[in-house]
Amino acid sequence: MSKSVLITGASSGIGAATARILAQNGFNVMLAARRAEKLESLKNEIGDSAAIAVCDVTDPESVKQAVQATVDQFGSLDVLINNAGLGHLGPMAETQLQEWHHMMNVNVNGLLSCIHYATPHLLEAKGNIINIASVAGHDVFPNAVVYCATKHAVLAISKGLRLEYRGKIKTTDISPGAVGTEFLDHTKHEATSEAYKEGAFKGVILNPNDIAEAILDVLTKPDHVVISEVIVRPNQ
Ligand code: NJP
Repeated sequence: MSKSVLITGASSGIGAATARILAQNGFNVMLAARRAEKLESLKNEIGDSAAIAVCDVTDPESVKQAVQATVDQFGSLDVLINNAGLGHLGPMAETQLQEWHHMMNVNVNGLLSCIHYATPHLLEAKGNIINIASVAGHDVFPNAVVYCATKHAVLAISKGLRLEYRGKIKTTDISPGAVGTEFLDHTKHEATSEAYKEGAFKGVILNPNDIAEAILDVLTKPDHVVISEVIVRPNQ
């Protein structure tokens, strides 16, 4: 039977690319995000192996419904991909408290809600959790301090999951470097946005498919193998 995957943040970027590649490789995919029209169009492109759950990860009830919708639609939940996330980049002195809280709410609290509601199903399936972290979880960069804090938290949560669910749920962090997506659209601080494009986006930049392929690789390992951490960087 095909495995079923709940992908948060599936309306664009890494999440959408992952949905396409997993569906092409025999997985059923539940596409979760807030922008219904984008999810609809991706579902139409993928076909019967996709379904949609309009979901705001900051609302636990909405996450609970997305998890249940996956089980109702496909009969199981085998894989949770915690991909929904964003960065409001800029110096601490020039970014807003509301933006810091928003990043924490989506990148950390949203991920925790997904883990909370998905875990009983993942235990039953002996499934996988894939957390999309970042190179910003492995280091701290100026003008991205709170974003880095959220991704450090993601890595800590993953480490804890590996300890507590060892042999029961496989947990993997995927930490990308710069990827060409809508990620920078949330950054209002122009100097930071420009510097990011100049620096990170100048030479080689990753394509969302590069991350999706790393995810497929993790999910197609034999039962006795778990890939716990992956860092994917542009080769520059
Ligand atoms: O960015 P983007 P990426 N509830 O903006 C969704 C990490 N990362 O693909 O709700 C539910 O195209 C949003 O959907 P919508 C990054 O931190 C990236 O690059 O419809 N979903 C959209 O589908 C993040 O964890 C880079 O607006 C919510 C998706 O999140 C992951 O990669 C580098 C939501 C974001 O797609 C995917 O981001 C790196 C909510 N409340 C790590 N809020 C990079 N691109 O350079 C947002 O190290 N979403």
